[in-house]
Amino acid sequence: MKIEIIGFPMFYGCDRPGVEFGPDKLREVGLVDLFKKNNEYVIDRGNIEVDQVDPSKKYASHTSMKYLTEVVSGNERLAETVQNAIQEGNLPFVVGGDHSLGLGSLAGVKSATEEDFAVIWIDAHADLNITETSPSGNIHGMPLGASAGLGDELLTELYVKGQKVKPENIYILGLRSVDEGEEVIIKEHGIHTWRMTDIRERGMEKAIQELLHKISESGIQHIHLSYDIDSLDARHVPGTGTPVEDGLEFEESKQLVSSIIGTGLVKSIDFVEFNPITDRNNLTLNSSVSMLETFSEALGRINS
Ligand code: B3U
Ligand code: MN
Ligand code: MN
Repeated sequence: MKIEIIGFPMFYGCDRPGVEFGPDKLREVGLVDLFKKNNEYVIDRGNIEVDQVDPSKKYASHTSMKYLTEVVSGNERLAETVQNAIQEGNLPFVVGGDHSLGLGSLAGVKSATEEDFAVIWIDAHADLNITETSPSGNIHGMPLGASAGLGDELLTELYVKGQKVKPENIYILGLRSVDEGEEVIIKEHGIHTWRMTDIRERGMEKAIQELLHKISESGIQHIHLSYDIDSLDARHVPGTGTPVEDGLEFEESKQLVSSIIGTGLVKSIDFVEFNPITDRNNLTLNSSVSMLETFSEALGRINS
């Protein structure tokens, strides 16, 4: 399987400049070679075009979703690129940018995949907000909800009409900052979660066993893995929009990612929220590279 690296240089979904430099900063330190070390076929598709707008116009297209027009247009382009990659039998590896790119990724997966697929979301946050529950108006807090068909049509109808993923096929791990409205959505729609409290109580090994068991029971053959680096403990990732304490340690995160990829069912991946501008002493850069090495090695093992 060829790995297609796709950059999505956008900060409009988190409303905090800096993450748009993530893909190029990671290329600068050898992103492509890092994948080539363990995988025979790697191509860099470059960056998706993002329409530019002045921050004073962030509410120009909607009163409670910032930069709506630009987030949607960029994600439509991303969806098409992801769809094409999957249809060619390749694995799209989308590098952000903020997590609003989940909208485009999942729309692309949905268009390319006839059968139901699962989404594994590794994140400190649930990203399930709709306009009524969002405390910030930042669209990076909404992509999973919208992809499940919840909330405003302006997001749920992106690229392909309607729900992209069924709520029962959504699995979130690493949670520790969930808004009230998101808690209601998790309960109402039966979304599977492993919070940090669960992981601390029962251990990562057990969480992985439970996760893989549920996926295997579902019969799903395509997993989309969406990795937000803020799932790592705050001290490892000062350069991300919202670092949250009591998060994953490297060993846990690596074990989780390796096991998920080890199923051989992961056909598309996001890697998001690295902000080189707010980083301190390259800590987040090094954390990102260290995690990317794990992705590369795990993909190499199933690819060979
Ligand atoms: N849940 C909050 C905060 C947040 C979501 N994603 C990140 N932060 N990185 C919101 O604004 O929706
Ligand atoms: Mn996120
Ligand atoms: Mn997050």
